[in-house]
Amino acid sequence: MVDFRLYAITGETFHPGRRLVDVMEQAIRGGADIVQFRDKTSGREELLRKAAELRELTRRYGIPFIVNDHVDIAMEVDADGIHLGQGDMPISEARKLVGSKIIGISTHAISEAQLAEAEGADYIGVGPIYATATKADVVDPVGLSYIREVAGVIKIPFVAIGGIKLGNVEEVIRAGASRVCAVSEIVGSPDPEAVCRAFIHKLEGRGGAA
Ligand code: TZP
Ligand code: MG
Repeated sequence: MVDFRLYAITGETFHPGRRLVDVMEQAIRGGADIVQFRDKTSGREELLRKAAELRELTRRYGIPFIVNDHVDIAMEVDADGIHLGQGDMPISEARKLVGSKIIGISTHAISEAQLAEAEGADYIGVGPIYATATKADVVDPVGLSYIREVAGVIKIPFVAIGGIKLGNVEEVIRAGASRVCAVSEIVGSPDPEAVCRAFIHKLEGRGGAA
């Protein structure tokens, strides 16, 4: 079973002038313990090159590496898993392609979460909790109540995502999330390592009064 606490997703537009692998290595050094390569703009060759670099990095640190959208790229670089959206291929189809690799899927409502669990997802994304500008086609924020709902009924690991910052993560944790995911707060920071360390601190319940 896959498990993790702090899920870091790539977002190169947030760190112009800094190398993708350097930024993600800093995140890992700070405590990010799973990495997803999410890239909506590069062509196949670029995707493959970046994915291969991130595969090498995550293998060096012994943490799971997930590829968003591109099952073929995930297979080619021997990623640990893939992440699907609701509009992507069904889990049953993905399972045939990736075998025992990790399959994660984004969910925005409890019906989607229950279906994902029944269909054999290894983990689900739960969000967007707050408004976010990171994802263009994102649905309206689902709010903290969705975390409470999922925490009550879903058995597989779930990770809260969408607009999560150091300034609001404590209420996300209090709502029942023990795993969180962030893009802009981590990779947009000049010090991703320090941000991740602070996230971990709060996830461990050592954040003090919010
Ligand atoms: N899926 C749901 S919200 C989101 C994704 C990929 C973007 C989260 O980015 P940020 O910058 O942490 O709000
Ligand atoms: Mg997708």
